[in-house]
Amino acid sequence: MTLDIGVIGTGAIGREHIARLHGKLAGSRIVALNDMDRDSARAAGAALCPEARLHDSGQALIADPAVKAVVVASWGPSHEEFVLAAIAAGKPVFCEKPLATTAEACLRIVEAEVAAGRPLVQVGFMRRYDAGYRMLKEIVSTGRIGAPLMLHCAHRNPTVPAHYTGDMGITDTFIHEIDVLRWLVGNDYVSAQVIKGRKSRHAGPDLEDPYLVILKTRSGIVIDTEIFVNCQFGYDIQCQVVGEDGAASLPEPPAVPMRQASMASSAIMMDWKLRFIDSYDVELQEWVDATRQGRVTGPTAWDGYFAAVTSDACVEAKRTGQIVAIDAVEAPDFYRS
Ligand code: NAD
Ligand code: ISE
Repeated sequence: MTLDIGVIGTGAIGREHIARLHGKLAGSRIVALNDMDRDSARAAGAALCPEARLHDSGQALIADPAVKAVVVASWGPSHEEFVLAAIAAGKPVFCEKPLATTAEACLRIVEAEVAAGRPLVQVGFMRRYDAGYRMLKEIVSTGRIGAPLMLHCAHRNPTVPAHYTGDMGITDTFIHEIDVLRWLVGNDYVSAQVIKGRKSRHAGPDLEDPYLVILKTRSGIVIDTEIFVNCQFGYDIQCQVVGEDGAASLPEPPAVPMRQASMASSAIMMDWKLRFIDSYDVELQEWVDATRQGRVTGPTAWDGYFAAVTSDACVEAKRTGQIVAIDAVEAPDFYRS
């Protein structure tokens, strides 16, 4: 049976997901849309799913009996309200990252899902579905490079929009590494430290850019990540795992090596939408398939909570210059299977 989905938030990623879920992927269709910018929802509907009903609020969309599952792709601060409403309505919900903007809010979602007694929430940490990260995880988890000791990573954006300010380098950007690296090494974090670089002249007045985040895991793995969101030259994601017996790196996306005008070169992508485009397809197809069977197989509300606890510690470490402990509550049995 086709999964009938309502989407809240018809901006950049919302439209990408609507296009996937209404036409590209198997077993789903979009039946309802909402955006606080009604013109955006109307335009997305007209272009991508003309038969979808437009709702005046996210809450009305969730309450619509025709909507069997919900995708939340609005701004982070609105996620908690919509995910809690979907859980209260007993409807499966795929929420774009972050699950919510604070650890306390994520914990409220965890508690609501546990109280509901069945898995309903998946978080949009799509890098777990990327072929390159999956190959790297296979090498790490089969022990081919020995036990992982250190990771050297970079998350670089060419530029960011004007509304990207404050701690978004952590809460909006580094949050991807927080989730995927914990999944990659299968180990929770215990501490965070942030070392600020010299500020780039391309960074806006309300943004510190670049900086280095250093996470330590329970087993002692040290992970350094450069966050640089005005690097100018490309959307550049790097990850090298150094193990006891070797090192393994995230593969670069395919690009034709060129030799021309006394230069040897290969193109670097500029757009995050393209860098992980295949992983979004895999992520949402697996979500649709699992949801139709009443299961959640991807990143859970607990993963969203743990990412938020880590993100909060990184923000404090950035503000204070101190090494900050990452203290999560005990994981409920609900998430252990
Ligand atoms: P965007 O600004 O392009 O779109 C967000 C849309 O949500 C806007 O149209 C806005 O009007 C709408 N909106 C905001 N609050 C709302 C509310 N309360 N009710 C209804 N609509 C509301 O932003 P975006 O880049 O599409 O990001 C949206 C979410 O997706 C963010 O949480 C972001 O972190 C996440 N995201 C994830 C990835 C990824 O790679 N997984 C990439 C980009 C964005
Ligand atoms: C954006 O929201 C994303 O999720 C991108 O993957 C990330 O690179 C970018 O910095 C974020 O703003």
